[in-house]
Amino acid sequence: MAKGKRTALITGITGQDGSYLAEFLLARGYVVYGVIRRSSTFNIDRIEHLYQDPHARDYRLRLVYGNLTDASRITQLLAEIRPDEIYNLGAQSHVKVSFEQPEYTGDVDAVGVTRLLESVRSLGLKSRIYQACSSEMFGNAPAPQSEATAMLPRSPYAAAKAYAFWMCRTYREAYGLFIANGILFNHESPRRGPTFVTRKITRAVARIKAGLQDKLYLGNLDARRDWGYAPDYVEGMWRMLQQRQPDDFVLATGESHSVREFCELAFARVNLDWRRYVKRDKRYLRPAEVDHLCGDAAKARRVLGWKPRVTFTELVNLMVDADVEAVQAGRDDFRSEERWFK
Ligand code: NAP
Ligand code: G4F
Repeated sequence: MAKGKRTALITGITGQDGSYLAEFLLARGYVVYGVIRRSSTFNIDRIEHLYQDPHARDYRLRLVYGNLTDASRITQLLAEIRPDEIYNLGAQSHVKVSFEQPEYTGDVDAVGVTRLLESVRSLGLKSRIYQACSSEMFGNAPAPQSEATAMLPRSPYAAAKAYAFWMCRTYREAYGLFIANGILFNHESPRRGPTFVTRKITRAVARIKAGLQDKLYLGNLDARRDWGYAPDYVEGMWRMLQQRQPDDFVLATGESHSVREFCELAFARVNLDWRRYVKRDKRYLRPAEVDHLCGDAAKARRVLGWKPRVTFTELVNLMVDADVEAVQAGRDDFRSEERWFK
């Protein structure tokens, strides 16, 4: 462990949020331990640009193998690293996939959190913990949703996140652990996984504009989401762990838009009319849908001094621009998940 420097451990560092959070913490002088899963392909595209030579004097980004399904490894890592802050972002994070893999989603997203909490408790660590909860937990509770809104999960993913939320509350109250539940509404970026709807749309826009694709197949165009920009949200996670007392916070923009509106703006960015290209396909419908998420982040604004900086239109434009640039530069990687699973 490095002396004098704050130490953070991130599960899910290879994901969208983990990569931005690692950047954020490294810029603030933290030593960052990133937990990665062993796989036959080395899956670190989102953090490759942060690589540091292990022999360098200021070597502060350290990757370690681990998995939220593996309690003994989690305990071993925490015993060795004894981090000041733990950001638990690791998850099977796709709602539709959670209907196909409900048991696995529960193992990672729900019981995985219990494994982490039990390790911290049994080792007697003072680490501050951020738990990545989700607006999906609110299900169809009427918008706007805040920390006071009832949870009505409508997917195995949402149910698992709600279990995690309550376990974190339980460990906070029963054992006095410093645990903050972040109830984050959808946040996106050019690093968003390609099968989430925003990135699926912006990648298709870029490819259609370049003549590489002719149609985009989507499910429910009427669903409304509160879409923000991921780098704004990782700062909110950090702020939650800098408070005197642990608490639960909603992070959101307070504005919601439909999938249809996202399409309209994204295609308009490259002067195309979305109606010519977007087709409906039932395979992208979910067994149960969450119709309208729109967050009330007044508490985060008041207590954390947090507010989102990027507007909806700016978000759509920056995502389209990034995908257009990637296609033009030949960096459009269409052998990905999206091609096989769409
Ligand atoms: P993401 O891009 O899907 O990243 C998920 C991360 O979790 C990846 O690094 C993944 O590793 C890792 N992971 C998956 N299974 C794991 C396991 N068994 N053990 C350890 N790590 C595992 O998700 P994200 O968008 O960055 O979201 C981060 C967290 O916030 C997730 O918990 C998500 O559920 C939650 N959340 C996200 C949003 C949003 O709008 N983005 C909103 C609310 C809550 P691999 O790279 O190896 O797959
Ligand atoms: O982009 P999505 O898959 O995100 P969803 O389900 O809202 O979940 C994301 O946000 C949650 C926070 O609320 C996170 F907790 C979760 O980890 C994840 O990051 O779908 C958004 C909406 C849905 O209503 C979906 O039915 O878009 C609709 N949609 C319409 N056509 C589609 C598609 N979604 C996907 N993924 N693919 C489609 O073709």
